[in-house]
Amino acid sequence: DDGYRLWQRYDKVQDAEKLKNYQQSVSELVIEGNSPTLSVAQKELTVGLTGLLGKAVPVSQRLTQQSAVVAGTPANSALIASLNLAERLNSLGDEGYLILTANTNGKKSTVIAANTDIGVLYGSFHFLRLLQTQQSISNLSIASAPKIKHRVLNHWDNLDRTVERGYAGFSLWDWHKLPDYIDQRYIDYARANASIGINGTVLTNVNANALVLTKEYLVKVAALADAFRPYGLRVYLTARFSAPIELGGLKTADPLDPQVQAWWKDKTEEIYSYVPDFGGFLVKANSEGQPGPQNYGRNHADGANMLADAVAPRGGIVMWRAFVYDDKEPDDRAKQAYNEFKPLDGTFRKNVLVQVKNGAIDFQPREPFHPLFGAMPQTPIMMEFQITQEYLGQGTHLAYLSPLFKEVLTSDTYAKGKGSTVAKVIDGTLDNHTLTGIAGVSNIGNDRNWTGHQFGQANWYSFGRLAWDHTLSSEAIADEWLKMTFTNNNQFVAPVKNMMLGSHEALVNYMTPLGLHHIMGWSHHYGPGPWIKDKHRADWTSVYYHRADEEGIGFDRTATGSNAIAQYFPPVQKQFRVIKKCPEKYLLWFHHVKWNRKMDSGRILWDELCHRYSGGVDSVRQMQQTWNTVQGLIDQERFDQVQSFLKIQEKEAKWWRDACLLYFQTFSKRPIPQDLEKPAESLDYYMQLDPQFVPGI
Ligand code: BDP
Repeated sequence: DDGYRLWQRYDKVQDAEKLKNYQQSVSELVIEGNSPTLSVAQKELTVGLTGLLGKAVPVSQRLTQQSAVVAGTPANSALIASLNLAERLNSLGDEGYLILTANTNGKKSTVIAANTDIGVLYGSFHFLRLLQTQQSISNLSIASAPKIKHRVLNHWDNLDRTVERGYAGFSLWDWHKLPDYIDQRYIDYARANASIGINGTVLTNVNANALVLTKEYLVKVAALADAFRPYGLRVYLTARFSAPIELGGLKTADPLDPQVQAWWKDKTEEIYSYVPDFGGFLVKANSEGQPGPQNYGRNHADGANMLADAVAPRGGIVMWRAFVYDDKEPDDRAKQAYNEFKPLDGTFRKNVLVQVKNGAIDFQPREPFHPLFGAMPQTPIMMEFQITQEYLGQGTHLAYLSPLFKEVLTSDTYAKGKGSTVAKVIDGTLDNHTLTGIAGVSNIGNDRNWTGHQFGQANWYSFGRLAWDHTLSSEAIADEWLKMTFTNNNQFVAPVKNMMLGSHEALVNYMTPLGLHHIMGWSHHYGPGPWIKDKHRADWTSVYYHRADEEGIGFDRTATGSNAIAQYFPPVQKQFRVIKKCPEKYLLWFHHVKWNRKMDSGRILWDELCHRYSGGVDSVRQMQQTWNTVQGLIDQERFDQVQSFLKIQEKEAKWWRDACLLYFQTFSKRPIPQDLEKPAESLDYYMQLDPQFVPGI
């Protein structure tokens, strides 16, 4: 088994009693009405139920027997309309659904009802999930609706099919064969997304190429959009800000220039002529060399608003990224996005979302939440998580990211007093926004199993589930993902779930414990590189972030340092401001701390650092042991792959531990505690492993 089917495996239910019960509860499938979305719902239910029940489930236009599954909308289905669900459906909006055990025309049946066809499809996937995870389907009364409107994957895919920070092969989009050849993978991709409620996909890299906006590419984009449409998946593109110059032959891309504005309006109309439900643009501007409005003395709102005006007549949106930094902010890169964006609050058009990474630096293994959350009440702020593991071991480390996502979402910004969580900022409830969004930088490529690591699938899955309902727990998500992806056997599920739940913390410990950050290898961001220094940009070096010296280690972001802490609301500042109170997981993010400072464990900082690094390695060994115990409970192919990858992870966890401790030891000048494993090699050895590092340069 190669993992291609993701969590959408519809193998016959193993538990004999449950199987019998399901078989008795599902006699036929009744779907009235006709639409591309309803027919994919019908197909999914037919294939799914046939597989799970191990018997053919007849499809009928009319209700003929007890125990039918009846799916539809009141508008399209007389049966659904007869149930008088209007009141219950009212609050569920365009995408929500009900799954009920009901009496339909005198017959007991299972009803999947929604206001729209896409709601019916989402409900169908939910119903299948109940069987896949072997839950009761006897007395159902489920109502579900997404808490966030735009739930979007960001593909950092280039037109030559390389994927920026992608570790699962090349891009799924085979531009060369499009528009004429529709790979089955596009359909399976859309199915997988629909099954977890993802409703948007940005096809192209934020480091954008204007070519995708040419007619030649737009017809290809249209073919993808057509394939995705029945699954409720809308297509978006990244807009290269200088496109009017590159494609239009204009002299400027100044957003206030009428010719530039007209160019974007025409271009947008052209896009809509190919893709009538085009979602809009995602833009990275004036960041890492990308052009933007500041090139013309304008600000981010000027740029965003120009594009927003172009897509507004067609209901499109602009997702304008706040990931901006340059060397103008001499004392702390972490402060720049807030400084540039906060003053613009209230100046963006209504169809603009500002898309903010979860933390202020860049998708590090752990970051405190970004201070922009809660700081721009008049602007819809959209979350950007990274699902691809750029800084988290890339394609081979097992790190279940739901706990990271949840840690950020449940953080309290105190923007409007206690309880003003990041989740409430992005789901719009804190500041009354109806335009809401969440993005995940995709980890999907053309590897057979989609995500490279089998467990990378869990991160795609959990992103989607949390985008739909951020109140779900990491444990519940892991539980259902494991059951659907591998087996319901609790001998497998229980230990592996535990392993998943601890995996992110393990990684933080062997890479960047206690609030350390940005100490990875130059440019590739893979292994350790705490020694990186003296590059042309200080804020791209590691020494800029860890600031280790003979006295201690850590970035002072309090008033005695960069004072980045002042960007948070006062109660948050209070939590972080004094070393004594600052949670240890963020300690070195906010403070420069003496090597001999006593920590919560009673150890001094240096010893604690050694213990954290070693503990990270120990946890990976524990993960290996756990995995070894489940051999035979799942197929050999996936078992073997995960086992091999865990070996790589252990090797690399040691590499991180040894390289970082030996390097930091040159400052602390203290021994690694006796009871801990000693580094295998010398510091020189590890530094020479880093191909980009030339000592002294
Ligand atoms: C960084 C990546 C870089 C991206 C950038 C971004 O290293 O490749 O282009 O983020 O988000 O994490 O724009």
